[in-house]
Amino acid sequence: MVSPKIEKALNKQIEVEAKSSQFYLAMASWADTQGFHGVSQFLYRHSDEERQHMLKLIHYVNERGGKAEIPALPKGPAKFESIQIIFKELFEHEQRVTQEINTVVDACLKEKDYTTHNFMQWYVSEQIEEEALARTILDKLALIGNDKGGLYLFDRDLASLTPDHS
Ligand code: OFO
Repeated sequence: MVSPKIEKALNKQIEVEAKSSQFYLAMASWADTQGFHGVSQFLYRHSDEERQHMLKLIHYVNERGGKAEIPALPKGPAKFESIQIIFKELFEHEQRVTQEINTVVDACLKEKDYTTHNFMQWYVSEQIEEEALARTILDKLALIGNDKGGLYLFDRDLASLTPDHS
């Protein structure tokens, strides 16, 4: 059974994952309309993955005797300045998500809920991978700079790059 405090913390995390999915979906759709099909495929997959993270939490809360809350979501941004800005925002977003996960882990320790603490370790590992991947992509973009040919190849590479480690 999850305590009310842990139930609240997990429900907040459900919202965080849902917002991540929504945010990346907006990025994917924008990239799609700009001709960056590889980038958009990558981001659509990333958005799906965040939805899976949300679902995993929903199932866990309900299985542990709590009640998962399905959050309302804000409208996604209609446009982004550039591919570089997208990945900068994605990286910053993931860093904030890591902080949120640490807050949940911290609450588990305070409540002595070692079962949920154990469950959350999957998210802790996932964040390490996601931050590392975003950092690698940003490094690549920094190397490419304004080179159009480089950006073309980058877009092609991203079509086969998968964010899914689950
Ligand atoms: Fe759910 O891992 Fe990114 O945000």
